[in-house]
Amino acid sequence: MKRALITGVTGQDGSYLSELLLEKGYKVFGLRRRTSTPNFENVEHIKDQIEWIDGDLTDLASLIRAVEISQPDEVYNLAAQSFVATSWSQPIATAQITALGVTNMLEAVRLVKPDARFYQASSSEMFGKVVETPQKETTPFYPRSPYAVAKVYGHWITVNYRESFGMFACSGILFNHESPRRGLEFVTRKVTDGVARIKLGLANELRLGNLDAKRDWGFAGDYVKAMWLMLQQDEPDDYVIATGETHTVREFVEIAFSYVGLDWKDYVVQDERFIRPAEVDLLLGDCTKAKEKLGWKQEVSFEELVKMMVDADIERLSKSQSKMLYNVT
Ligand code: NAP
Ligand code: G4F
Repeated sequence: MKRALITGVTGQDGSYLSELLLEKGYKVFGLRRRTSTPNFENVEHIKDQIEWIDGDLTDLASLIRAVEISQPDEVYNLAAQSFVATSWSQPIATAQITALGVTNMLEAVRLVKPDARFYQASSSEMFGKVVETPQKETTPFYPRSPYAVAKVYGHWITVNYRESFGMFACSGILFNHESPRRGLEFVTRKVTDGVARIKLGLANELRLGNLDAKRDWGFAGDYVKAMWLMLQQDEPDDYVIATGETHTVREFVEIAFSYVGLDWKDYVVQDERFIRPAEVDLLLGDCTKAKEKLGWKQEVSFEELVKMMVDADIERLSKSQSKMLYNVT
């Protein structure tokens, strides 16, 4: 039985990756930071199958302990302060978790279990103000936020540990990937949650920022398969994972509203508060290398993704509405 240690296991990707590894027969260890109110929403259904270890990416001692306990064959470092907008209001915490946290995790592995295979969750945000389109593994980085700067550090320290210590360390440069488990502050989920609220009569407007930004959006469930594939290769390497299609935020909004028979123009209000100090205008990935070497391919299309997320939010909010009615009557 293979053993995997996952950081960020309560997040969107951590939950899908845990499911995948459990299906493959892995023993899954999840690093979880202490919170005053436990948040197992994404992993509630598999909570009892995961071995939980307390720890924090900013605390090296806790990571050493986690590697000692789990003795992993594979380590997936998914934990991060992952919301770009927050990285301007909390730049230092972002650097400590999203940048230095990677070195902490790499050091823990190097000291305790140096033969473990290591996956680092790098990001298309590193391409930022893009210098070529589409973006691939060789495209230079031009980060546009404290988050992206931190991810560039995390990327290069992973490459450096591979080259310095011969560790099997891979960096997955993943373009935006979404799902019904996406955090509510990210634009896709904010839109599908907003559409569901409006459709159910719980809200009458949706306030958004820049509708012109373009992203290469895929389904998170497809993307975690690529993470696993990277660690099954003969040699460690870095890979771009993307759909090769780009869409504006406006297109996402249009599809989500029209799917429930509404015209987005009647409800969407542009709000300066959601405009960023520096924007990433366009992301479009070229994942030829992943297709050829990993045999990875996307399964869920852009339209299917939007509809899946709208359906899930309508179902979730309808259930909580009927629960409230039940409690009142
Ligand atoms: P997410 O839903 O925001 O999950 C982040 C996870 O990190 C959560 O489990 C969170 O725990 C944990 N975490 C945060 N700070 C921590 C700390 N100090 N110590 C330990 N754990 C901590 O993110 P995601 O969308 O699943 O993304 C997973 C990774 O891929 C992240 O590194 C992200 O930056 C990167 N990435 C994501 C995308 C994307 O489109 N989703 C694209 C490229 C790269 P709590 O539950 O306690 O908050
Ligand atoms: O959904 P977003 O917040 O995601 P963003 O900034 O692209 O970052 C996500 O993807 C990265 C991969 O490229 C990850 F590394 C990162 O961790 C995260 O998962 O914003 C997408 C776009 C931006 O251009 C933003 O300005 O949507 C635009 N937008 C317009 N109105 C909005 C809003 N974004 C948010 N969050 N909220 C709005 O109201």
